[in-house]
Formats: sequence, structure tokens, C-alpha cells
Amino acid sequence: LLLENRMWATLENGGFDVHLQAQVELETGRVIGAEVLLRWHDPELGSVEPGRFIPIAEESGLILPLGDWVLARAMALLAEWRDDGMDHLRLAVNLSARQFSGGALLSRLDELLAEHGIDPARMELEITETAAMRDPENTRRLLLQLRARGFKLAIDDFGTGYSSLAYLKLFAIDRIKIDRGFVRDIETNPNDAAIVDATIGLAHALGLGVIAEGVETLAQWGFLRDRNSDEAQGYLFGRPMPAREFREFVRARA
Ligand code: G
Ligand code: G
Ligand code: G
Ligand code: MN
Ligand code: NA
Repeated sequence: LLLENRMWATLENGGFDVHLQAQVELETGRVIGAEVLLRWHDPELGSVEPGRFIPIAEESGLILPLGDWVLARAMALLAEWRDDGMDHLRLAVNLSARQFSGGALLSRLDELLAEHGIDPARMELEITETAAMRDPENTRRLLLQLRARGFKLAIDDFGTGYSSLAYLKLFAIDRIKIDRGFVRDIETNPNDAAIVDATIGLAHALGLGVIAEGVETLAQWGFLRDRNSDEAQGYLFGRPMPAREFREFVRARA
């Protein structure tokens, strides 16, 4: 309850922040966008991990206003970038199950698009397969509506959730994010290598893009390049960093 109360106060005080982690084209390492990752530094508690506070936010319902704040922040960043000649970059935002089933998402996104004058193709919405499978029929409908708006859609943490491959043909998605748990031991664990290999093949056979998460080493990058994954994300290319730093990061590599 302490954390929950503290989070409400932080939200009211504008004390949450986001970091951006680069997403790169696999072949070249060129930055094509970033994932938006929520950060909370509390004056008394110090830095609190999203893995700790997001589950609490989800249980308490705080995730709805908090997730809304993240979406607004992402749209504002895209507007800044557009005005600054960085409009080729995409931002990926994580959606929680509650946001996704809440019913207010579509109208809120429409509002934000209009307010900031954003091309929805610049924004990718990530949902985990577990969240997607809570109510597959609702998910199917909402994804179609989001796609009709022009948003990009990705399945996060692919392969770790309670799900079925059948949804891949049921849902209108653009990209699969291979969970970093499969990437970590890709060079030493033949099972992980096989899973990653098969996932890339499956994605491509279905006409979907694929991004590998948690890429930390040149060897992992090489493995993924050999298998023709499309994109990658991980410490090798860049840690999550404040938005201002990310802008410099992109400039320095352009
Ligand atoms: O750096 P990392 O520790 O940021 O993120 C940990 C977890 O928190 C990830 O699973 C990520 O999906 C989740 N997460 C980070 N930011 C957000 C957010 O804005 N909304 C939601 N729902 N989850 C987030
Ligand atoms: O939404 P998702 O669970 O995919 O959030 C990405 C998480 O992965 C964040 O917690 C982020 O900090 C973390 N992360 C990003 N790149 C790497 C990496 O190269 N190695 C490890 N161990 N974690 C990473
Ligand atoms: O190894 P070094 O610290 O210079 O790597 C910095 C960055 O340079 C890496 O994160 C990667 O983006 C890029 N890089 C490193 N090695 C290679 C390579 O073999 N091929 C390409 N295209 N880029 C590389
Ligand atoms: Mn994610
Ligand atoms: Na993930």
C-alpha cells in the first residue's frame, strides 16, 4: 500500500519519467526507433524497478492513468522529433492488459494523435501474448481498429506467455519481439538457437517482422544476422537512456 500511495502522488506531481532504448536495423545497426520504458525515481525510495511497480499499478488500476501519461509523453516526443527532422524514427510503447481491455484506448489515442499531429505509423504498440490472450475476441477486434488507424502492432515477450500459435493468424500484428530469455544463450544452448531460428522463420512465413531483444554481444548480433532477423534491441546497441541523451545518441550515429 505504501508503494501504491506513493505512485499516485508521483503521478500527480509529474514525477514519473521515461527512458528510451534504441531499436536498430539488424543488418546495419542503424537506429530506426526506440522503446519507451517507464522509470520511477522516488526521493525517498530511490529508483524503483518497473518489474516491481508495474504489477502493483496493474492491480490497483493506477496503470490506466499512468499508461495514459506514457502515451501522451510518447506522442509529445514524436511531435518534438517531427519538428526536429527526426521524423523517420518510431517509438514503441508497452500497453498493459488493463489498458488494452479498458475500452477507452482507441478514443484516447485518437485524441492524442489530433492534439500532437502525429502520423500513427510512427508509433508501435506492444502487447504481451498473455495480455492478448485474456480475451482473444476483444483483442482481435481492437487490433483491427488500431491497424485501421495506422498504428504498428507488436507482440512482446514472444514465446514466454500462456498462448497459442493460432493467434498469430487471428491477430492483425506487424511484428514479433523475441524475448531476451531466448537470445541470452543463443550461442551455447542449441534449444534456444532452434527456437530463435524457428521464430524468425515463422514470422517471415506469416509476413511479419521480427525484432530480437536483449542483444548484448557481437556474437549474438552475428547469429541473428545470419538468420535474417530484421531488427534488434539490447545493451550492445544502447541502454535505456533519457530522451535528451537519446537525441544526441541518434545524432552522433547519423
Ligand atoms: O527496463 P525494464 O526494466 O524497463 O522494464 C521492465 C518491464 O516493465 C518490461 O516488461 C516492460 O515491458 C515493462 N514496462 C516498462 N515500461 C512500461 C510501460 O510504460 N507500460 C507498461 N505496461 N509496462 C512497461
Ligand atoms: O517490455 P520488455 O519486457 O521487453 O522490456 C524490455 C526490458 O529489457 C527492460 O527491462 C530493459 O531494460 C531490458 N533490456 C533491454 N536490453 C537488454 C539487454 O541487452 N540485456 C538485458 N539483460 N536486459 C535488457
Ligand atoms: O565494437 P565497438 O565498441 O566499436 O561497437 C560500437 C558499435 O559499433 C556497436 O554497438 C555496433 O553498433 C557497431 N559495430 C561493432 N562491430 C560491428 C560490425 O562488425 N559490423 C557493423 N556493421 N557494426 C559494428
Ligand atoms: Mn516491451
Ligand atoms: Na519484451
